[in-house]
Amino acid sequence: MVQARYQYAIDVMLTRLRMIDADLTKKNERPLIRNLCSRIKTAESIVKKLERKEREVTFETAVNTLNDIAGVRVVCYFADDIYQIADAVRRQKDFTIVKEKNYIRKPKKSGYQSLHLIVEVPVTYLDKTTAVRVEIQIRSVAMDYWAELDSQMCYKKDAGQLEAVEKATKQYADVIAGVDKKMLELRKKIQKM
Ligand code: 0O2
Repeated sequence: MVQARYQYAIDVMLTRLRMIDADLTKKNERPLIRNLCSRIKTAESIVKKLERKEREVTFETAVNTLNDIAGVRVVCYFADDIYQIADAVRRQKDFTIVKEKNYIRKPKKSGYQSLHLIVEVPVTYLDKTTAVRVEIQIRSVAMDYWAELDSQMCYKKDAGQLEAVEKATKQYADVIAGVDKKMLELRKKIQKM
């Protein structure tokens, strides 16, 4: 039953993001979103996260304290697309933005870059409406490329053994961010031609 609630919330969010994408594609005369994906955090991953955060491992603690049991990822083409999409999400009248984390302006120590929005979306049943939290991670295709490889190689692994690898992935994050910026500059130049 609880799992169904998170799935409904994801469905609401995905539908809204597809509508936002259609409008932004028309407005910008080019597509902004490359792909959308979603997941419900597994029980194993919930337990690990609660332990990592030194919280009580109970159903209530998970539901009340974890913001990303339902997660949606938006991968867009260019770094500035991220802010157009985030603005459109903020403007949805029935959504409540609970928290924002801008790991693009201030990347994580690992080099991770993404814009995270924690949003409460309404899930409407026959007789009641419940607000359910969904974490949206919005990032460019370049940021996503890095994050996907990082999560295979480093993220959540024992840092001690991985110091050299972590140093290298942080350097590559900077290189990728540089290329991302150059591609954006190039697009803007082409748009002016
Ligand atoms: P998974 O497997 O993706 O579900 P909170 O205090 O609750 O607001 P939270 O969730 O503790 O915040 O941390 P944060 O930093 O806002 O976001 C965590 C999520 O961002 C992670 O979820 C990852 O998906 C992603 N992430 C954060 N740092 C990194 C990183 O260095 N590398 C990669 N590849 N991804 C990162 P989970 O639950 O940790 O994991």
